[in-house]
Amino acid sequence: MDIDIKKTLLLIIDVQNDFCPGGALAVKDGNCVVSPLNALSGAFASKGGRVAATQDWHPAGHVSFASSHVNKRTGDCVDTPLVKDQMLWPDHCVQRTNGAAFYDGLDLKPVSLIIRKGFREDLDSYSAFFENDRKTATGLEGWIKSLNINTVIMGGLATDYCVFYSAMDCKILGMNTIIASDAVKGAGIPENSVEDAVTAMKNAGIEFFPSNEILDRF
Ligand code: VGL
Ligand code: ZN
Repeated sequence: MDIDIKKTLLLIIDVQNDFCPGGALAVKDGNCVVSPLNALSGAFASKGGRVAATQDWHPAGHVSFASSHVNKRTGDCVDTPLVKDQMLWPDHCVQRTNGAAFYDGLDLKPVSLIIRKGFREDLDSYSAFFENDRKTATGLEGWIKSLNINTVIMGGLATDYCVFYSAMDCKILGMNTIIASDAVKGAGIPENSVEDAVTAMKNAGIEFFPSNEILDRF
Protein backbone atom coordinates (compact mmCIF):
# COMPACT_ATOMS: atom_id res chain seq x y z
CA MET A 1 0.00 0.00 0.00
CA ASP A 2 1.69 3.17 -1.21
CA ILE A 3 -0.31 6.32 -0.89
CA ASP A 4 -0.31 9.14 -3.46
CA ILE A 5 -1.51 11.87 -1.17
CA LYS A 6 -2.82 14.07 -3.99
CA LYS A 7 -5.17 11.29 -5.06
CA THR A 8 -6.29 10.30 -1.58
CA LEU A 9 -9.11 11.55 0.62
CA LEU A 10 -9.34 11.11 4.37
CA LEU A 11 -13.05 10.78 5.17
CA ILE A 12 -14.12 11.23 8.81
CA ILE A 13 -17.53 9.73 9.52
CA ASP A 14 -19.92 11.16 12.16
CA VAL A 15 -17.53 11.99 15.03
CA GLN A 16 -20.31 13.80 16.88
CA ASN A 17 -21.23 14.17 20.56
CA ASP A 18 -24.29 11.92 20.35
CA PHE A 19 -22.14 8.98 19.19
CA CYS A 20 -19.57 9.49 21.95
CA PRO A 21 -19.85 8.46 25.64
CA GLY A 22 -22.68 10.41 27.30
CA GLY A 23 -24.45 11.00 23.97
CA ALA A 24 -27.94 9.91 22.91
CA LEU A 25 -26.67 7.03 20.74
CA ALA A 26 -23.32 6.47 22.39
CA VAL A 27 -20.88 4.07 20.78
CA LYS A 28 -18.65 2.39 23.37
CA ASP A 29 -15.26 4.18 23.37
CA GLY A 30 -16.47 6.30 20.45
CA ASN A 31 -14.22 9.17 21.51
CA CYS A 32 -11.14 6.94 21.10
CA VAL A 33 -11.26 7.48 17.33
CA VAL A 34 -10.42 11.16 17.77
CA SER A 35 -6.72 10.92 18.46
CA PRO A 36 -5.80 8.63 15.51
CA LEU A 37 -8.04 10.72 13.24
CA ASN A 38 -6.39 13.96 14.34
CA ALA A 39 -2.96 12.45 13.69
CA LEU A 40 -4.03 11.34 10.21
CA SER A 41 -5.81 14.56 9.25
CA GLY A 42 -2.96 16.79 10.44
CA ALA A 43 -0.39 14.80 8.47
CA PHE A 44 -2.69 14.61 5.46
CA ALA A 45 -3.46 18.30 5.24
CA SER A 46 0.15 19.35 5.82
CA LYS A 47 1.14 17.33 2.75
CA GLY A 48 -1.61 18.66 0.50
CA GLY A 49 -4.15 15.87 0.99
CA ARG A 50 -7.88 16.46 1.25
CA VAL A 51 -9.93 15.82 4.37
CA ALA A 52 -13.74 15.66 4.43
CA ALA A 53 -16.16 14.88 7.26
CA THR A 54 -19.77 13.78 7.50
CA GLN A 55 -22.29 14.99 10.05
CA ASP A 56 -25.48 13.11 10.86
CA TRP A 57 -28.03 15.96 10.81
CA HIS A 58 -31.65 15.09 11.52
CA PRO A 59 -34.68 17.35 11.91
CA ALA A 60 -36.81 16.80 15.05
CA GLY A 61 -39.39 14.10 14.34
CA HIS A 62 -37.05 12.32 11.90
CA VAL A 63 -38.28 9.06 10.38
CA SER A 64 -35.33 7.15 11.92
CA PHE A 65 -36.35 8.04 15.49
CA ALA A 66 -38.37 5.38 17.36
CA SER A 67 -40.23 8.27 19.01
CA SER A 68 -41.66 9.26 15.60
CA HIS A 69 -43.57 5.95 15.38
CA VAL A 70 -46.30 4.44 17.54
CA ASN A 71 -45.16 1.68 19.92
CA LYS A 72 -41.65 1.33 18.49
CA ARG A 73 -38.32 0.98 20.24
CA THR A 74 -34.66 1.36 19.32
CA GLY A 75 -33.61 -1.63 17.24
CA ASP A 76 -37.08 -2.16 15.72
CA CYS A 77 -37.45 -1.89 11.94
CA VAL A 78 -40.25 -0.25 9.96
CA ASP A 79 -41.13 0.09 6.29
CA THR A 80 -41.41 3.76 5.35
CA PRO A 81 -42.63 5.16 2.02
CA LEU A 82 -39.00 5.62 0.89
CA VAL A 83 -37.12 2.86 2.73
CA LYS A 84 -37.94 -0.76 3.49
CA ASP A 85 -36.58 -2.03 6.82
CA GLN A 86 -35.50 1.29 8.26
CA MET A 87 -33.91 0.61 11.66
CA LEU A 88 -35.12 2.86 14.48
CA TRP A 89 -32.92 4.78 16.93
CA PRO A 90 -33.23 7.05 19.92
CA ASP A 91 -33.56 10.74 18.98
CA HIS A 92 -30.01 11.75 18.04
CA CYS A 93 -28.02 14.36 16.11
CA VAL A 94 -30.92 16.78 15.97
CA GLN A 95 -29.91 19.74 13.80
CA ARG A 96 -28.17 22.58 15.68
CA THR A 97 -28.18 20.78 19.05
CA ASN A 98 -25.05 20.02 21.04
CA GLY A 99 -25.54 16.31 20.32
CA ALA A 100 -25.16 16.98 16.60
CA ALA A 101 -21.99 19.03 17.05
CA PHE A 102 -18.63 17.50 16.21
CA TYR A 103 -16.85 16.05 19.25
CA ASP A 104 -14.89 18.83 20.90
CA GLY A 105 -11.47 17.29 20.50
CA LEU A 106 -11.87 16.62 16.79
CA ASP A 107 -9.54 18.86 14.81
CA LEU A 108 -11.63 20.53 12.10
CA LYS A 109 -8.83 22.74 10.74
CA PRO A 110 -7.82 20.22 8.05
CA VAL A 111 -11.45 19.56 7.00
CA SER A 112 -12.43 21.34 3.78
CA LEU A 113 -15.78 19.67 3.08
CA ILE A 114 -18.60 18.72 5.45
CA ILE A 115 -21.43 16.57 4.14
CA ARG A 116 -24.62 16.69 6.21
CA LYS A 117 -26.80 13.63 5.78
CA GLY A 118 -30.18 12.44 6.95
CA PHE A 119 -31.46 16.02 6.84
CA ARG A 120 -34.78 15.21 5.14
CA GLU A 121 -37.52 14.33 7.62
CA ASP A 122 -38.67 11.28 5.63
CA LEU A 123 -35.30 9.82 4.61
CA ASP A 124 -32.35 8.55 6.65
CA SER A 125 -28.78 8.29 5.38
CA TYR A 126 -26.03 6.06 6.73
CA SER A 127 -23.70 6.32 3.76
CA ALA A 128 -21.70 9.42 2.91
CA PHE A 129 -22.54 8.73 -0.76
CA PHE A 130 -26.19 7.63 -1.03
CA GLU A 131 -29.12 8.06 1.32
CA ASN A 132 -31.06 5.03 2.57
CA ASP A 133 -33.33 4.90 -0.48
CA ARG A 134 -29.98 3.93 -2.11
CA LYS A 135 -30.71 6.40 -4.95
CA THR A 136 -30.41 9.94 -3.62
CA ALA A 137 -26.80 11.06 -3.98
CA THR A 138 -25.14 13.33 -1.43
CA GLY A 139 -22.79 14.78 -4.06
CA LEU A 140 -19.62 13.39 -2.44
CA GLU A 141 -18.89 11.11 -5.42
CA GLY A 142 -18.82 14.07 -7.81
CA TRP A 143 -16.59 16.10 -5.48
CA ILE A 144 -14.15 13.21 -5.15
CA LYS A 145 -14.02 12.45 -8.87
CA SER A 146 -13.64 16.10 -9.88
CA LEU A 147 -10.49 16.18 -7.73
CA ASN A 148 -9.11 13.00 -9.38
CA ILE A 149 -9.13 11.21 -6.07
CA ASN A 150 -9.05 7.42 -6.41
CA THR A 151 -8.37 6.29 -2.83
CA VAL A 152 -10.39 6.95 0.31
CA ILE A 153 -9.13 6.31 3.83
CA MET A 154 -11.98 6.22 6.33
CA GLY A 155 -12.44 6.37 10.07
CA GLY A 156 -15.13 7.37 12.55
CA LEU A 157 -18.46 6.09 13.84
CA ALA A 158 -20.09 3.68 13.71
CA THR A 159 -18.23 0.70 12.15
CA ASP A 160 -21.46 -1.26 11.58
CA TYR A 161 -23.62 1.59 10.22
CA CYS A 162 -22.31 4.81 8.72
CA VAL A 163 -18.72 3.61 8.24
CA PHE A 164 -19.94 0.30 6.79
CA TYR A 165 -22.38 1.81 4.27
CA SER A 166 -19.93 4.55 3.31
CA ALA A 167 -17.08 2.11 2.75
CA MET A 168 -19.20 -0.34 0.74
CA ASP A 169 -20.53 2.45 -1.51
CA CYS A 170 -17.03 3.86 -1.91
CA LYS A 171 -15.72 0.51 -3.09
CA ILE A 172 -18.69 -0.02 -5.44
CA LEU A 173 -18.01 3.44 -6.91
CA GLY A 174 -14.55 2.22 -7.90
CA MET A 175 -12.33 3.77 -5.25
CA ASN A 176 -9.57 1.99 -3.35
CA THR A 177 -11.07 1.92 0.11
CA ILE A 178 -9.04 1.65 3.31
CA ILE A 179 -10.32 1.65 6.88
CA ALA A 180 -8.05 3.03 9.60
CA SER A 181 -8.66 0.09 11.91
CA ASP A 182 -7.90 1.86 15.20
CA ALA A 183 -9.99 4.89 14.16
CA VAL A 184 -13.39 3.16 14.00
CA LYS A 185 -15.74 1.95 16.76
CA GLY A 186 -19.03 0.09 16.38
CA ALA A 187 -22.54 0.35 17.82
CA GLY A 188 -23.05 -3.42 18.14
CA ILE A 189 -26.82 -3.25 17.55
CA PRO A 190 -27.87 -6.01 17.06
CA GLU A 191 -25.21 -8.20 18.63
CA ASN A 192 -22.54 -9.36 16.12
CA SER A 193 -23.26 -6.48 13.75
CA VAL A 194 -19.68 -5.19 14.07
CA GLU A 195 -18.14 -8.59 13.27
CA ASP A 196 -20.59 -9.10 10.38
CA ALA A 197 -19.83 -5.65 8.98
CA VAL A 198 -16.05 -6.15 9.16
CA THR A 199 -16.35 -9.56 7.44
CA ALA A 200 -18.54 -8.12 4.67
CA MET A 201 -16.15 -5.19 4.14
CA LYS A 202 -13.11 -7.49 3.93
CA ASN A 203 -14.96 -9.78 1.50
CA ALA A 204 -15.72 -6.75 -0.65
CA GLY A 205 -11.99 -5.96 -0.93
CA ILE A 206 -11.89 -3.12 1.58
CA GLU A 207 -8.52 -3.02 3.32
CA PHE A 208 -7.84 -2.46 7.03
CA PHE A 209 -4.61 -0.88 8.31
CA PRO A 210 -3.78 0.73 11.66
CA SER A 211 -3.29 4.49 11.42
CA ASN A 212 0.42 4.33 12.28
CA GLU A 213 1.00 2.06 9.27
CA ILE A 214 -1.01 4.43 7.07
CA LEU A 215 1.07 7.38 8.33
CA ASP A 216 4.27 5.52 7.39
CA ARG A 217 3.14 5.28 3.76
CA PHE A 218 3.08 8.96 2.89
C1 VGL B 1 -25.43 6.24 12.69
C2 VGL B 1 -27.28 5.14 13.45
C3 VGL B 1 -28.08 6.22 13.16
C4 VGL B 1 -23.94 6.22 12.44
C5 VGL B 1 -26.20 7.33 12.38
O1 VGL B 1 -23.33 7.31 12.38
O2 VGL B 1 -23.37 5.12 12.33
N1 VGL B 1 -25.98 5.14 13.21
N2 VGL B 1 -27.52 7.32 12.63
ZN1 ZN C 1 -28.72 9.07 12.40
